[in-house]
Amino acid sequence: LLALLAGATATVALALVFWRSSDWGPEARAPRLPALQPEPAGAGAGAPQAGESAEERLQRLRRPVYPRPPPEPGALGELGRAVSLELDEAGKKLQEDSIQRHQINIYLSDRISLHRRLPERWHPLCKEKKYDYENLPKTSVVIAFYNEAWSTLLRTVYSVLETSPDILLKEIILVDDYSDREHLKEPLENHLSGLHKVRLIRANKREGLVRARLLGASIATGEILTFLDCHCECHEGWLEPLLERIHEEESAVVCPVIDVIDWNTFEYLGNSGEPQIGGFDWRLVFTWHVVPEKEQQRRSSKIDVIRSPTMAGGLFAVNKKYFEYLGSYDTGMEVWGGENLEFSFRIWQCGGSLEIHPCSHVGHVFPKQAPYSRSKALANSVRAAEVWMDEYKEIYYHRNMHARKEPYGDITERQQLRAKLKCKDFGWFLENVYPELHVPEDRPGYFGMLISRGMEEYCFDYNPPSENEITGNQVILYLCHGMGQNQFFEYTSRNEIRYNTRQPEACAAVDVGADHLTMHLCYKNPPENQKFIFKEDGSIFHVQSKKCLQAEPNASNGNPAPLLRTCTNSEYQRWFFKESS
Ligand code: UD2
Ligand code: MN
Repeated sequence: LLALLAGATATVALALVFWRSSDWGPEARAPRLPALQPEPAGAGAGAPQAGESAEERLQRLRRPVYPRPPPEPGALGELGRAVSLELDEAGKKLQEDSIQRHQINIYLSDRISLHRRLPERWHPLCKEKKYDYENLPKTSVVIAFYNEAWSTLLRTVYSVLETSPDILLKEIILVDDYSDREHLKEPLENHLSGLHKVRLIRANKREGLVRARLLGASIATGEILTFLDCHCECHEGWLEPLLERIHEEESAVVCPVIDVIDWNTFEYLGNSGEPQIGGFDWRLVFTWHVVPEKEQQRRSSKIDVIRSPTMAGGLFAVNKKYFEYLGSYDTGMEVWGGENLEFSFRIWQCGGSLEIHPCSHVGHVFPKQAPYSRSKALANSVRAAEVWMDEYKEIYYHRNMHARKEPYGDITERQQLRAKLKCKDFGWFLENVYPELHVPEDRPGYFGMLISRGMEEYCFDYNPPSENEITGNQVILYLCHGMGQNQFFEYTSRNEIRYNTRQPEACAAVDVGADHLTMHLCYKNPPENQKFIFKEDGSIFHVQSKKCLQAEPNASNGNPAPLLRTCTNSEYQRWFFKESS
């Protein structure tokens, strides 16, 4: 860990540390605070009782750091139920203000118990699992926060304390990433100092989540590091599966299933069905997708770990020594974004494995929208691409105009790390870890904006129905914006017009009897209605209908669109690709 420490403390200064626990040795910069409250009654694994039955023993070993207090009568949001408050105008205003400020309905969160129970949302077999508590490695839970609201932050802390077996939890380390809100200053210190096993440290400048987490890791005493976001709620039994798996396989980095907590109702939306795994698209945006057939076959049980090409980023457990061996994090990454894909690539390419354990569930509040600026994400992603993606980084650059020009700082140290660890190349990763991801060909002259000679300011444009749905809408022509995204297409050697910035990819198709283009999912072997021949003369010939694509100025609700017409020599039937720049 010392290498990690050196890296982290060189860039990060420690402003304040306090904790309260009997078994930690003195630490140079950390004043020990007096105990403010007695030990929680009934907490801890305790000593074995004479004549204890196997069941009693298990109950004892499972005992959390703190027992959960029973709910008040009529408590809101119990068992993860959705809440909608009946409010007068003044109340509504306060609620709206809290959403404005946090992008989470904190007005509601403040009215839900910090100790609320969650519904049972894991696979029924998970409940049957028995753990060898005394031999599992212990963990430090590291939670970095920046300007988080009181109730979401504290609910995270209590949730960890009230679900984690005392015998497995070394400590919770909260890292304040230079927040500027009053409630996170003295009031937070006062509150936490009464809690067993909770430590708070503060960065003395804004470090961003990567260095903030490393700062926490640098003082962690547990054998395992478990990272959480600061607006989580842990499901019963969330910790044991993570620790057990790492105990069994030291180079496994293990994520819980991330259940959604609704930002507006605080409903806990987990389910016991098959979790999804992580991927990415060629803009380097993280995506979720179903477990591929091959991985299903590899697993012998529904509650076996699931290999995942990437992680969402916030929630995972890793052996501390292995984390250090792998090069912890890229400390050149600022604020937010990119570190999750970077770490995922690195884990796989350097010999580890990234897995999701179906028995470990943790809820996470996904905010309405980003609550703080995330403009550094681009440079972070570029660092990841430059260090890990080899020639495949070009596919990314083609789909993100700004990426190629983004200054990304010095990556020498990360490249040296890659060489030192003799990590595999990105082609290996794509072929072996993420074969489901289609790799664009990007042949020169056949990708980018697709433009007709007759209307050169207009580009092929496709707006998918929603974030999660890609198929069904019509392809139109829209003023070229040069930003890629909805105006990025690729013509492939298999005669498809692919919309392949996002995952899953879509292919232009002509429905029976129609004269316009609709986006459908692509196939391994393109069907006839998805085949187009892009000819030397610039015409695009649709094989099935034997017609040509023509730019029609008034085709779709006043928008121009490409439509199928009898082939002619018209400029409106001559097309060319242009790379955005
Ligand atoms: C997701 C991850 C998040 C992180 C991010 C990519 C999940 C559930 N969440 O976005 O952990 O990997 O993708 O970077 O997988 N924070 C700081 N300092 C900062 C910014 C953030 O300490 O400058 C803290 C923040 O308070 C939170 C954590 O880092 O505890 C992650 O930030 P987020 O919750 O805003 O990210 P999220 O969930 O949108
Ligand atoms: Mn988060």
